[in-house]
Amino acid sequence: MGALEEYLEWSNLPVDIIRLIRLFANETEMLRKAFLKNQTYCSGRNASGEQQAAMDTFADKVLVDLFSNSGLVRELASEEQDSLIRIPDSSGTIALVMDPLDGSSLIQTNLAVGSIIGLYADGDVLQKGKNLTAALYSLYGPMTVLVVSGGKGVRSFAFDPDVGDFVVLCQDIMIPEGKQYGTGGLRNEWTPEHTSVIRYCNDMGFKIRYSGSFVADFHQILVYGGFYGYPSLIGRPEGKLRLLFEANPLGFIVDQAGGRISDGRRNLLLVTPTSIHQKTPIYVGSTGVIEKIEEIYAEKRDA
Ligand code: AFP
Repeated sequence: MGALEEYLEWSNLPVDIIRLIRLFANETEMLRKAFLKNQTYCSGRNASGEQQAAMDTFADKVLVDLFSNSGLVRELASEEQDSLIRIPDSSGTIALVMDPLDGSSLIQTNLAVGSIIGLYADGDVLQKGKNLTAALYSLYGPMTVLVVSGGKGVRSFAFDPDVGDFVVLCQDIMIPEGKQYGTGGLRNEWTPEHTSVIRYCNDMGFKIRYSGSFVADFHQILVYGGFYGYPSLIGRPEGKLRLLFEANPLGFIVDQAGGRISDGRRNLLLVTPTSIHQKTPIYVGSTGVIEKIEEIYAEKRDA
């Protein structure tokens, strides 16, 4: 039995969630190969007004078809779809949220990008991140990496082309207290709170690491510690990242790895979404540094 199968068996996850994780894992090598023929950007824009890459629409079509034809998913929300997809004749109860391809502006530069998926065993997609049953992401870098949490820690796998299956990369990821950070947003749009956060990082000797692919930057923080931030900006208080598709699944994973996700004031996993494309400011990373960021925000508010 392969390492991913062993993990899924050990996880105690509901059988339909296991089936969906398996279905997605089986698609990753095909998605990876598709980058070669999908290097262009389209004239179309997604629901957040961002330019779509050919690979965005390709990955979206593949995964929407895969999940909606699985017979396991009742409701599906994708970052690349304007509206919620309901599958009333499905025999399953799962609500699935996904960013089929995160970091698409990096496709032409061959930097790492990936797919993010969150799975709720039942109910709808507008649930708190803490209610997720499982979350996972793939990362297409020098290796195809799969990071999975079913609520019992976090395990990472790498695809071994010689074996044709995933092997364990890290058995039980715990995020360390590191000193790396990456921040989105133009400097002249930073709020006083965010400016103070960055000043703190500079004073403490943090190193900058930011690629423009949330899933890749997140993975780096998960391994080395520190934080990734896309904050509230002047003129854009909601920031840029999406609560359902990006913040919640990766927030669930970091929480399982002993880290935290916050908007600077509160734990994002406790926020009930009101719309599928809702955006939120994000700070995600090591517990100590996220607590410090919340402290800085509270000091500024009380000043
Ligand atoms: P998509 O590729 O899914 O549209 O996501 C891109 C993204 O939301 C996130 O992955 C990046 O961290 C962020 O945007 C980069 O934004 P900037 O280009 O403003 O730095």
